[in-house]
Amino acid sequence: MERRKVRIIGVPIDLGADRRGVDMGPSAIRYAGLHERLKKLGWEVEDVGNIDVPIAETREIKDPLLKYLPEISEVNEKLYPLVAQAIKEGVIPLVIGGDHSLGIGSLAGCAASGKQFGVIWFDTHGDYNSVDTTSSGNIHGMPLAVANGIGVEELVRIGGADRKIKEENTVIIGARDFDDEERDMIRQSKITVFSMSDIDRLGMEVVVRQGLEIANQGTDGVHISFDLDVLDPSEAPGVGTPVQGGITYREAHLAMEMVADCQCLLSMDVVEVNPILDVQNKTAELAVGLIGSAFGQKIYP
Ligand code: NNH
Ligand code: MN
Ligand code: MN
Ligand code: MN
Repeated sequence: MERRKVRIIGVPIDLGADRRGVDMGPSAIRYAGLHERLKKLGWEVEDVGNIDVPIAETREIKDPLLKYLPEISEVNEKLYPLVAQAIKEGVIPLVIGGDHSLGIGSLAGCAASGKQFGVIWFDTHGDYNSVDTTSSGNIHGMPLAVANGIGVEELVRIGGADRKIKEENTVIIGARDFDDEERDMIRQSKITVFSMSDIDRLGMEVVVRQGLEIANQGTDGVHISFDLDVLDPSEAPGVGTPVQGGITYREAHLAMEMVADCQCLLSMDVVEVNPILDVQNKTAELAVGLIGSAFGQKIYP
């Protein structure tokens, strides 16, 4: 049997968020043993290193409602062809961040691969803001909207076609902090949201089963975008925007184990690990563990 291949792409970007430090996420995740973990699971691992990302201090914020727009566009213009190329080769791109603004390039890459993608967005936040709804001006709060064709042209046009994914095949899991107008926009869309309260009521198993069904309906497979802040801050202290009441360690692992079981994973992002705010690399180690589960690690095989 041919060995399955994963290609690691580091995106050390912190221009999309206010709290600095996520630019060190890729190092922390590699340092926490990412390669060894994947190799042990039988994957052929290739690491293309990090994309060049401008340093915040060398640039100026030109538009406070779209902070570092030219720089973030530039980074995502570099990212999307790498993601597309991997998928075309039958290799799984694993994009490690970095803040969630890299989701713009990832999803553009998924679309440019020619395959049809469902998306599961594990996040406290909806990341569905635009320049008209954002109160922070941080582009990491916008990638899911951009992928749905909502946002400024510089971002929406990255990778070609306007709309990168189908709302009908898009699922947010773990949500507990939407901005008001952002929530209205999501309500008007066909995106499915499983909030923390849905997880409490239904249980993670049912939520992920339904989420995977929605994401796989009529698509070639799924892209998982995993924002570590979906976990409770007691499990993942090293994130820039912690919010109480997140998913547990086991809920997160169960979700990733179910992703592995469905054999539908085509592409994955792991974002928002902030080593400056972390406690002895706990959040980066958690990220590596969750990647392990998504790539087939079992407690009792
Ligand atoms: N919704 C807020 C904003 O747009 C917070 C976004 N922060 C995130 N997103 N970490 O995942 O600024
Ligand atoms: Mn996010
Ligand atoms: Mn988030
Ligand atoms: Mn918020």
